[in-house]
Amino acid sequence: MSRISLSRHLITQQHAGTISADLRLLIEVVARACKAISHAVSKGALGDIMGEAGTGNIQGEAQKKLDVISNEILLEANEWGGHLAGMASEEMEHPYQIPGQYPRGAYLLLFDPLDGSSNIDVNVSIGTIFSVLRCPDGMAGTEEAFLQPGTQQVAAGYTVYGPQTQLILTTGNGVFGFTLDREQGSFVLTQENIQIPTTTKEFAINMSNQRHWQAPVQRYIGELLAGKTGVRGKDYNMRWIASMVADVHRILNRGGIFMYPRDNREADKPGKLRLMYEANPMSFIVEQAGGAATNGYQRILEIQPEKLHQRVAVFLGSKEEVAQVTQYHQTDL
Ligand code: P6P
Repeated sequence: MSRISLSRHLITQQHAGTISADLRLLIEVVARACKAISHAVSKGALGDIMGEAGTGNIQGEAQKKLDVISNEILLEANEWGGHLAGMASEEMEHPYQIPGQYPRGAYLLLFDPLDGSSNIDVNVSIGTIFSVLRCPDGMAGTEEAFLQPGTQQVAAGYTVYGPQTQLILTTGNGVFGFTLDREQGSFVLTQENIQIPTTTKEFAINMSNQRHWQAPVQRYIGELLAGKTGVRGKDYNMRWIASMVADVHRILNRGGIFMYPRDNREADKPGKLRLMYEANPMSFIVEQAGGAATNGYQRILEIQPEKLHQRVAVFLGSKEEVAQVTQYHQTDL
C-alpha cells in the first residue's frame, strides 16, 4: 500500500465532501499537538515531565506534570487558527475562551489531554482523547454550547502513546488508524475501516471494585468468570491496563468489552469516567467500528449532558457482550 499521510487522507475526505476545510485544519492541528505530546512523553525521566505538578484539577485529582504540559500544548496549538469557538478540557473547570486577538471559528474542541496519567511514572501506555462539536450560533464562549449529546459529534479520536504512537480517527465515515513515522514526523495511514469483532472472549474491568457493583454487573461478570462451566459456555480472559485509551485500542483491534460501572458507594456519581471527553468520543469511535456503547440503560451517545464534567457508567466494545450486560440492566431492576 503506498504511504498515505494523515494530511492526504483528510484532503481526500474534504474533496469527497465529508469534512470541511476548517475541520481538516482542526484535526491536523490536534494531530500536530499529539506529536508534541508524544515527544514529551517519550523523554520520561530525561525530561522534566515525571511526577506531580503540585496542583489539582476540577476532578479533585492531583495533576501530573504531563497532564498540565499536555493541556497547554493543546491550548496553544489550537487557540490562534480561527477554527474554534472554544475548548473544554478535563484539566480545566470552565471552557477556554479564544483570546480576543485571534479569530473564532465554528467548532468546539473537547479533550482529555493525557488519559491514564497514573501510568506515566511506570512507563505504561497513556493517551490523548478528543471530541469535536459544532458551536451553536451565537453561543461561542458559553459552557452551554458544549452540552450536546454525543450524536452531535462531527469528529472524535485518540492518540495512544505506546510502543508506537498511533492516532485513531473517525469523522463519521468509518474508523482509520495512523502510525507516527518519527523519522518523517508524520502520521501514516496504517488501518482503514477498523471493525470490532461482534463476539469476544476478553473483558476489561477493575475487579477490585467488585463488592461495589450493582446486581446486573455482578450477574454478568459472574457468568464470564464461570467460563465453560457456566451459561456462557466459553472461557474468558481478562485485561485491565487502567488507561482507557490503551484498553479501547486493544478492543478496537481484537474485540472485547470495556466496563467502568457505577459504584454503589457513590449514589450521586453514575460512574468514574467523564461523558463529554472520554465516553462520548470513545463511543462514537466504537459505534463507527461496528461496536456498541451504553451506560447500561441507553446509548451513551444519546445522553443529554447537563454538566461539562459529568460522569457516566461505561460498557463498550463487542456488540454481543454489550447487549448482554445492557439487557441485564433492563431485567434485573
Ligand atoms: P482505575 C484513568 O485514570 C481513567 O480515567 C481511565 O483512563 C481508566 O480506564 C480508568 O480511569 C482507570 O480507573 O479505577 O482502574 O484506576
